[in-house]
Amino acid sequence: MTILDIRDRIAQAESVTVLTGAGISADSGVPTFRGEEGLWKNFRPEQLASPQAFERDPTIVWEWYNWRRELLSTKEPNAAHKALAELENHIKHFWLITQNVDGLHPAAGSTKLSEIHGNIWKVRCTNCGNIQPNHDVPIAILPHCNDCKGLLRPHIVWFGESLDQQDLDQSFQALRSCEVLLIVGTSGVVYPAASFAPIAKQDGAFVVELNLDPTPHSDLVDISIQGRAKDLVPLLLPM
Ligand code: BJW
Ligand code: ZN
Repeated sequence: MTILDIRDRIAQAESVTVLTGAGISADSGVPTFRGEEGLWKNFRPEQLASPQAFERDPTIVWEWYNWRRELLSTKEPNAAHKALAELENHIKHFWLITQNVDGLHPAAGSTKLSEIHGNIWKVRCTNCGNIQPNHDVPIAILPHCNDCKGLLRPHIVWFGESLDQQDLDQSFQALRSCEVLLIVGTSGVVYPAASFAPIAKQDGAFVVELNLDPTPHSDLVDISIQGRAKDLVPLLLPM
């Protein structure tokens, strides 16, 4: 089966769900997490991306997020983000689940999506829970809530934290009901997203993986194609 056969399969489907990870934004110059050039090569996840780290030293955590916000402010959606934004117009029941917090999917025009790990361009009050968009680069350290003066944190799901229940419900519904699940650029090791491919497969979806390298899911999916997201995803748009 070739990528063009997959395109035909998608064109005929009434329901398509897509799961993306850092690999789709790698083609926009955004660093991934794992691998040779990944963020976790230089930073220990538990020292920066955990509620304990923020409690211990919110300034260091905010400095890391400021560095990433600065980097991301120079990046733009690539051909893969744009193709997925276009694809949602062609499929009756379409849902995009992204683990990415970079905001490049909405920037490309995607509207039917769950950002299950949050969004780096939003802040949340640790006191009143209020969520606000915030595009300051850099953000003033330490930022405080306009309403209650509580400390603001990035609106991101850190290790050990639960995902938003509405995002989870929406995602599971989309995974259980789709004819095709397309997985793009994720290493497939972080839960609960790591369980999405087996769930969709069990419920009868045709599962396609597009990734630069093989992943723990490559043997489970119906077809795994190796290559860059920006080259492969646009080929899936209906003619
Ligand atoms: C290309 C490419 C190109 C490159 N084209 N491809 C069950 C079992 C075991 C552990 C757990 C479990 N349930 C929960 C856990 C704990 C934990 C977890 O999963 N840990 C694992 C590491 C084992 N999960 C959680 O804590 C989650 N919470 C939760 O489940 O709550 C309930 C609960 C809690 C505790 C115990 C039990 C239950 C929350 C997870 C939140 C993850 N957050 C992060 C960081 C946010 C910080 C930030 O960004 O500011 O989100 S982790 C990091 O990994 C980030 C990503 O979204 C996520 C996934 O990474 P992704 O996208 O796959 O990137 P990479 O870098 O790993 O892979 C890139 C891929 O692209 C590679 O495959 C490349 O080949 C490919 N690629 N260039 C195509 N051009
Ligand atoms: Zn507040």
